[in-house]
Amino acid sequence: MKRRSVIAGLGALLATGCSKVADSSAGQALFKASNEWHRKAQRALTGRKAMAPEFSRAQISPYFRGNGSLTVGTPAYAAALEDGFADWRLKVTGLVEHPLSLSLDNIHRLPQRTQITRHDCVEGWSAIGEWTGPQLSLLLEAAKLKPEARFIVFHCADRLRGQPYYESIDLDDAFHPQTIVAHSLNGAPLPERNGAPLRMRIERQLGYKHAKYLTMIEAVASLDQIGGGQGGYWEDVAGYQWYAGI
Ligand SMILES: Nc1nc2c(c(=O)[nH]1)N[C@H]1C(S)=C(S)[C@@H](COP(=O)(O)O)O[C@H]1N2
Ligand SMILES: [Mo]
Repeated sequence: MKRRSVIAGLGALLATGCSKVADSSAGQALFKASNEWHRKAQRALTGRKAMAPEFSRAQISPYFRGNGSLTVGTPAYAAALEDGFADWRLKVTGLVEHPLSLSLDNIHRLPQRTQITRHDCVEGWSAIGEWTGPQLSLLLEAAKLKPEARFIVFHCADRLRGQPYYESIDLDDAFHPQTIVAHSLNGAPLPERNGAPLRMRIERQLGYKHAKYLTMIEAVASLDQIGGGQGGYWEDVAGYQWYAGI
């Protein structure tokens, strides 16, 4: 990855930051013009743009358990963990104008979001944690999606029972403000069990959507050719719902 393309990407990121503000104030004007306050309130509570609840520091779970893969489990991963993931790269690829390959340092230099949210696993447990990282929207704006892009696929370094773990979401969730590429949990670098060095937080979705050990973010037009074609590991192997909105 050439340094120049990272910089070009980040330049694009700043440029699109402005248009986003413009969009949202235009949106807000329309919103205010509407007299249908019931509908508005309802939408704010349940729409795809609604925010997941956020919690206070006092509510953080004392221990955030790991689930599924608790490590990538390869010698290369053990070595990477040992040296602070200096050579780890997160690629942003597929249907984008400017493919990116970001180091952890690049990720840390982006504007950051910190959020204290509750993780809900379908296996029947929850935990509250404080997550930090750049919004996925920043990376996607830097890479600039092609118009055909409809889904974002998250590729992971681990395999679970021999199959690569992966997940995917639509653009509503991809551009949701609480969808972040997290590098920290409770103010410290992600523990190995929780997906070091990078994992997704997609706060309007159930736990299995939050891909850990993230290596590549791919924009695609269709999920048919990815993995088993159902859009995620658990969707392929156990028929879990692809849309796991909460
Ligand atoms: N790469 C990868 N991501 C994954 C999994 C996994 O096994 N591998 N398990 C998923 C499931 S089912 C849950 S509940 C959460 C668990 O996150 P945690 O280990 O931080 O508790 O990660 C999700 N993301
Ligand atoms: Mo889960």
